[in-house]
Amino acid sequence: MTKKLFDEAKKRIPGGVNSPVRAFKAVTGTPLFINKASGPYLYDSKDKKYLDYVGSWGPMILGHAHPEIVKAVNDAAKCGLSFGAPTEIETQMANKICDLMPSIEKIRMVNSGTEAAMSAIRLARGYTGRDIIIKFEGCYHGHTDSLLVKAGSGALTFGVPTSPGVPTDLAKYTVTLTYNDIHQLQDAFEKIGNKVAAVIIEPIAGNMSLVPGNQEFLNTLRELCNKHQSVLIFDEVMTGFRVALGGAQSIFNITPDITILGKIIGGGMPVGAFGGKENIMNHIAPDGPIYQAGTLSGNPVAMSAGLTTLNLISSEGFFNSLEHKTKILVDGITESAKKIGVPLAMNYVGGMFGLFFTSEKTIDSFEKVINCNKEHYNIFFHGMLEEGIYLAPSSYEAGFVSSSHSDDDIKLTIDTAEKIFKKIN
Ligand code: KE4
Repeated sequence: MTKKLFDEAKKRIPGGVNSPVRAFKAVTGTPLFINKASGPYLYDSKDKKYLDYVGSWGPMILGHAHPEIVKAVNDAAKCGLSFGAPTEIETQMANKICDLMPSIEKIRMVNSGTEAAMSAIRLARGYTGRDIIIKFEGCYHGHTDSLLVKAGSGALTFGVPTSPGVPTDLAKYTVTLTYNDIHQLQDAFEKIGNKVAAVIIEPIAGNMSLVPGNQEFLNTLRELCNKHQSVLIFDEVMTGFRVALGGAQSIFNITPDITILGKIIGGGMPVGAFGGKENIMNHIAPDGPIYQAGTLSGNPVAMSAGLTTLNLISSEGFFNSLEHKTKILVDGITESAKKIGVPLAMNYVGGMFGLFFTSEKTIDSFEKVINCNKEHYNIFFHGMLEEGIYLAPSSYEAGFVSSSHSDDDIKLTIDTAEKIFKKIN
């Protein structure tokens, strides 16, 4: 039945999906078609129940169909879906995010993380009058042209597009460096620092599965941006309100110039945002000359989902409880792998985790991630899926725990993992 649905979808939708990772290409097989979800559970087209650790790639930190979020959306929708005019809830949302992330003094809502990254890059280029952007291999910031670029032959040579359709003349303004490599970063700034408009980084990377930034590396990055007057952009689309209430920046105690957000701030609805220092944000139209706009930006229905989500996760002890749950899961799976003799390493921060089939003990670089055993991951993914546990259909994606995952759900996951590890060994 699922294959029939997928074949039908492929007739009108490229690859049968509206976002590539959903197609299961990395793990092979046919993707599930989901009919509904509640709490930590997904129900597919055959009404089979799955324990969900994808959580729509991060937004569902409170679990699916949270009654207060559904009510907020229903109540908002009854007043109209979109006006294309200012609404009070947009101000409430801006105030809430600025309160939770003090580095953000002003913020503009958009409709996706990609749009937030695209806008932040334009803002940094317009504000500095420079063109070069530095990014890091293994980080993903959405699909805007300037960021679909990998390192050229040498780290400081012109960037090379990672996708057809990205002009080589544009890619050359993007320099891609090695994540957590302090010396290469220092060398790059020594050579081109006065031409760098911005550096964009996931302070805790979630797109090479989970690889935390190194504190000294991030401190050095902040210092170099100060010295060369480059804009430091933290991509917290995934980590914002996921790893801690104040995001990764609160864990590292580093103040970026601009932060981009998404996922959780929409509570499952299409929302992104970019915000930061007032003296930079004031360059955005209509206050300033740097153009940025969006028909549905700050949509009141989406704001009602996002604001309700942020209010609920702001409750006392929410993140302590979430991280404790994640720790139990990670320690349990790690112990099971050790017991069965499967080489496995895991990272976790707050409500997100990474799973690596490798004998490496510390996973702190993109190189270590790409050298992991993908075949083992695929066996594990499909084995867990057959047992009703839904992990990310790619070894380069992180996993997400929600507050709705019960202790029994966590224990079931650990026990099932042990069963599946036996298939690998
Ligand atoms: P969106 O445009 O997909 O809302 O956000 C782009 C983005 C930006 N920055 C980070 C750190 C991100 O993780 C993302 C998107 N994350 C992927 C999963 N790794 C979304 C899943 C998908 O592409 O379908």
